[in-house]
Amino acid sequence: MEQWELRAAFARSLSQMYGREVPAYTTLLRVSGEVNADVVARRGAEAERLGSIGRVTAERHGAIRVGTPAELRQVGQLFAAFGMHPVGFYDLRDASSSSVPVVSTAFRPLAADELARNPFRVFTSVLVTDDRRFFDADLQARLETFLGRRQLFDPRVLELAARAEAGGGLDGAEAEEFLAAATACFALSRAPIDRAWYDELSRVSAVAADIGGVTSTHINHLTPRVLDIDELYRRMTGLGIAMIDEIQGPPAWEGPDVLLRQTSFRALAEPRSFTDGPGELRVRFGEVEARGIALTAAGRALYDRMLAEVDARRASSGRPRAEVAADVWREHLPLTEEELDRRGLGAFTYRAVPGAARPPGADVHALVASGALVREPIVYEDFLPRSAAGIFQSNLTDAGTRDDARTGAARDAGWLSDALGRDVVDPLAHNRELTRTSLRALNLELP
Ligand code: OOG
Ligand code: NI
Repeated sequence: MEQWELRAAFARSLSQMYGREVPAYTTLLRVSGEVNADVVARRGAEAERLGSIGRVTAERHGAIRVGTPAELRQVGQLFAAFGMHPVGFYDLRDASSSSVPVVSTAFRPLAADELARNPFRVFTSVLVTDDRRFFDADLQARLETFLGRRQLFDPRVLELAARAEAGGGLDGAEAEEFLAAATACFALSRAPIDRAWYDELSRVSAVAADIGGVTSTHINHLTPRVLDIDELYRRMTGLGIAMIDEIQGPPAWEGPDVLLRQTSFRALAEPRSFTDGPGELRVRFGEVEARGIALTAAGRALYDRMLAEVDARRASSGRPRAEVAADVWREHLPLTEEELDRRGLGAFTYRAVPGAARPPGADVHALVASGALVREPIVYEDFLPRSAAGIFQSNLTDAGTRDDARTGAARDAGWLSDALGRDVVDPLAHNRELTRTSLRALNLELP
């Protein structure tokens, strides 16, 4: 099996396991499938502009959380087997008002053909145990000792992963063994949890307890992609499923869909065993997302300014976020893909139309307008720190405690690359290169 086949099989296998563990996920998949079929029936080919229905139907992202740089490095090795590379650095400590002491990256395929085959990605967070805003020196020491003793991935899984990475895949029996073992690494453990330890960490942060209060890791959620998230939200609510209050990210509006919109249903109580008897925990939830066009660095800076503008207007007016955001979007973002491109805000590639005449000297926009080139949007394949923080927080029953008078521990993409022993890719630079490469093939420059 080639890496992409392993990746597709891994995504399917995790999805089957998660569906058995969390039945509400199966409902979410069913409703997502219905919404997607309706959108394709209504909008036809236009609905597949940001990914074929085959890709979108199979598309999932997972979320996992680990405790130490050493564990993160092993995760990096495991995902490398599936052709999934670390992309982006997200600091959830600063993006959250509650206590979320983690930094994150996402492992995903990079090349367009790999994404088209199967875009499976996993949002991966690692605890920042030396951040004094959350952990004092004594708790840090005990937490690191606890984490240092556990083993999330057995050496055999990592050995098979290294072989799959080096050889571009695995043969029959080993592929099966690897897929089963890799999936099992993320199953919810039945090992009894030390209640006093879990509760002590919970007082600081529910996320810290979910990571460092247990001896294994697990899938926190698996997220299908929908083509109409507003409709999905209405249908899930109609089925009596308690969704979080809003859809995170850009608002619903009449212009182009950009970046990422996400929403989730509340974490469900799951039976877990504790050293002093049975109990339950609410940490895992269901999430769903809609993906739009990627933005350039300039577009992304505008997005961040628009978010700040929405916050400011809400503070003074108290109007619902979705309404205020739609106003702000109409004031700042163009209504068409063409304008998004002309203003340098959206990320696109271009290809020649076979047989079409190419007026000499025309720039890329003129060539698209003349019909000589086709402009194709680059799909946003990544995450948004503010939305991720919102997803984390909306599912915490308790905000935990943090002391913002203290100085946080420094973390950045360089730190993450060192911990992983692999370069963390900058998604903006990566997309710019995709645009450049497509232009170069046409003998054109970035305008
Ligand atoms: C990850 C939360 C972030 C997303 O889609 O933005 C996330 C977590 O809860 O571990 O999954
Ligand atoms: Ni997620």
